[in-house]
Amino acid sequence: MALSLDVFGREGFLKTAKRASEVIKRWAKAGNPVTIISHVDADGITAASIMASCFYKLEVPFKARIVPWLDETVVEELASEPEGPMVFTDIGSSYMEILARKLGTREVLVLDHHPPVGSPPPGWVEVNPHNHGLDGTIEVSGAGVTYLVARELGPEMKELAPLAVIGALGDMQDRQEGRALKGLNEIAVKDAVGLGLLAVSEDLVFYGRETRPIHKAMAYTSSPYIPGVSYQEDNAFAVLSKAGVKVKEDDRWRTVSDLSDEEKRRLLDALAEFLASRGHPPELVQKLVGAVYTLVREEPWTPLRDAREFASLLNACARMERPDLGVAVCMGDRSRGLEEAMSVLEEYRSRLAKCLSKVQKEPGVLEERKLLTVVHGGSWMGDRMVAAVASILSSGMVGSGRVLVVYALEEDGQNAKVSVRGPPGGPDVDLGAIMREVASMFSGLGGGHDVAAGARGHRPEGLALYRPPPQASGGEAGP
Ligand SMILES: [Mn+2]
Repeated sequence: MALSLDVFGREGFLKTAKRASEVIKRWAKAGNPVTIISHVDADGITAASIMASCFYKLEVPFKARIVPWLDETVVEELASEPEGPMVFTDIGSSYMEILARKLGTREVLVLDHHPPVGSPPPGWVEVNPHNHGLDGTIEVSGAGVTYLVARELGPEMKELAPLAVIGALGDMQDRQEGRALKGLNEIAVKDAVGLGLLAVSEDLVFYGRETRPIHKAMAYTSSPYIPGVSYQEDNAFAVLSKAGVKVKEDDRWRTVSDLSDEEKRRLLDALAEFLASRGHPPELVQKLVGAVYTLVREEPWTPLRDAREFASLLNACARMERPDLGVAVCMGDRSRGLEEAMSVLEEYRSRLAKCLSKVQKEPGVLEERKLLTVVHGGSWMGDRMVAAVASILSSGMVGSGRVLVVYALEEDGQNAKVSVRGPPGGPDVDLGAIMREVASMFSGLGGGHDVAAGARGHRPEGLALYRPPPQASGGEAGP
């Protein structure tokens, strides 16, 4: 490929997005069914839903597959499907070699933000911020890339902008100061605000800040995870009373948005104190202030009103292997699909709460090393919860400087799944590259971003299911 200056930066990216949209227009004219392949997380679900909504509006038949990764088996399955165009969203760039080898003769679009490995075969269009010198971990998510392609298809696609906002928040692209989406993500934010679908305000980022009693809003919040408060209403209540914040006004529950600035300050102070008393970094409270994204057309009291909470609902669907429900909700199902998704969320929350309490309470499960924090998840955690536990624990690990490693065994006991997270300010390493390399040593596949990555592969010979803590003298006696 001849490199020229115009491929760099936003303009270059948007040019490529336009090229991809032209391919889609061509497909729409031909009318052949298109297969969408997307990644199983909130960002991947929103990306697939944006693409699916486009095809729906263009009256192009489509089907969607949501996959956790692409390996020989998955790609061979795709290759065995009837000839037809394929679009990969939020996945694909890291698997270019295998995709080119198995699907090279097809018409393919790859709309992704993961660091590319290899380049696409001639005729394919890959839209990826990394190819234009833009950082795919904060500039734009998979849903955002897909939205920026969709937007070129016509102005009616702009109503899909809220999905791009939800996807970016699901991928935690709001890590910067002020918890605001920046870069290319801002295009979707502006479009959604312009259409009156989204309101952005500055506040405490607790879920349901306009609709829930404050202690509930605190306990429901999982991005960031607040150790001891997320999932624990009683502790949230205790923090509020310590802060001297009234939870009721007459008979009505007050909400976060009812609090005065003074009350908010007292609440954060009390929360910082609470965290410190339990050995957690009090700086975490800084992540609780910032941009709040409210989907103003959604019903209050549902998990869809707050865009971060919407993303959590989708993540739960993904982790519980019901991404189909997530797609249904993203595409507008507010009856059966939403009801089912909400019961999946309930079950997910209770499983996660059990895993987290085991990590925090059972000796030996969490091991602090010099540069690493290791969570020995064994088989009780199950491979589904690994990434969830990793994301949640890492969001509470501000300033530790350690890389978090969480692993568990798959149900068959033969494969292990590993998730790693680099906390901000941690060692400057590319975790995606490390996981790719390590997984290949165990006939597995790995990859991801430099700050969040994962792998699965055969369980190494001799890897203990559960490692007892080293015997320390003076430790607690017990069974
Ligand atoms: Mn993503």
